[in-house]
Amino acid sequence: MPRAPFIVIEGLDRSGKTTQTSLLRSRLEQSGHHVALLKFPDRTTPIGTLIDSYLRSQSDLDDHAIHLLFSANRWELASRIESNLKSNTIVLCDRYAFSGIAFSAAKGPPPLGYEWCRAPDVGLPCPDVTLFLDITPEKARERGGYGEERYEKEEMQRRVREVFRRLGEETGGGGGSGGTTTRWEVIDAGRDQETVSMEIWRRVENLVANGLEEDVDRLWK
Ligand code: NYM
Repeated sequence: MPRAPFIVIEGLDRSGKTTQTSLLRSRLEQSGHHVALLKFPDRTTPIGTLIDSYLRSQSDLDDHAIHLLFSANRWELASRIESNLKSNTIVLCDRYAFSGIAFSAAKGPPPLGYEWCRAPDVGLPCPDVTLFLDITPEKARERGGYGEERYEKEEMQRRVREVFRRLGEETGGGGGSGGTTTRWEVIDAGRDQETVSMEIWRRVENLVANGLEEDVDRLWK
C-alpha cells in the first residue's frame, strides 16, 4: 500500500506561509485526505517553550545552543512524522530544517557556519516536496513590514533568503551533499493569495493523488 507524502512549506517571514499552509490543508481535506499539520518551531513542547521565550527576547541563549534546541524540537516529532506517513496521513509542515539552517547561518558575527548548522538535522525524515515561498524584502515591507520577534529585520531577511537559495540549489538538485532529493519548488509569493494557492495545488496535485511506494528518505544522508 502506498504511503502518504511529506510536504513542507518554507519561506521568509511575511511570505504568507502560514495562510497558504492552512489553505492547502483545507483543500487536501476536502479532497478526502487525512492531514497532520505540524508547525516548527512547535512552541507547545518543553523545548518549544524555551524557543518561544528566546524568540520573544524574554531570554537570551548562545547562538549554538538555540540552534540545537530548534533541531531538537524537530527530532521530538520525527517519529510522529514517520508513523503518520505510514498510516497514509499526509504530513504538512509549516517550516522545517531548512528554516533552521537559513536563520542560524544568517546570524552573526561571529558566523556559525553552514555545515555546522546543517549537522544536527542530518537524518531527519526528508520531505518529498518542499515549497519555498519566495518574496523580496521590498514586497515584504509593503505587506506591513516585520513584527517584533528576533530576526524580523530587513537586512537579516536578505541574508536568510541567500541561504535558502543555496539550500534549494544543493538539496533540491539531488546532487547536493549526501544526495538528498527533496523536490524543491520555488514559488513567487509576492502575488495575490489565490494565485499562490492555485500554484501550490498544481505542484502537489499528482503527488497527493498517487502517494508513494518508496520509504521516507533521510535528510542529507
Ligand atoms: N526559526 C524557525 C529558526 O530560527 N530556526 C528554526 O529551526 C525554525 C523552525 O523562528 N523567524 C525562526 C524563523 C522565524 C521564527 O517562526 C519563528 P514562525 O513561523 O514565525 O513561528
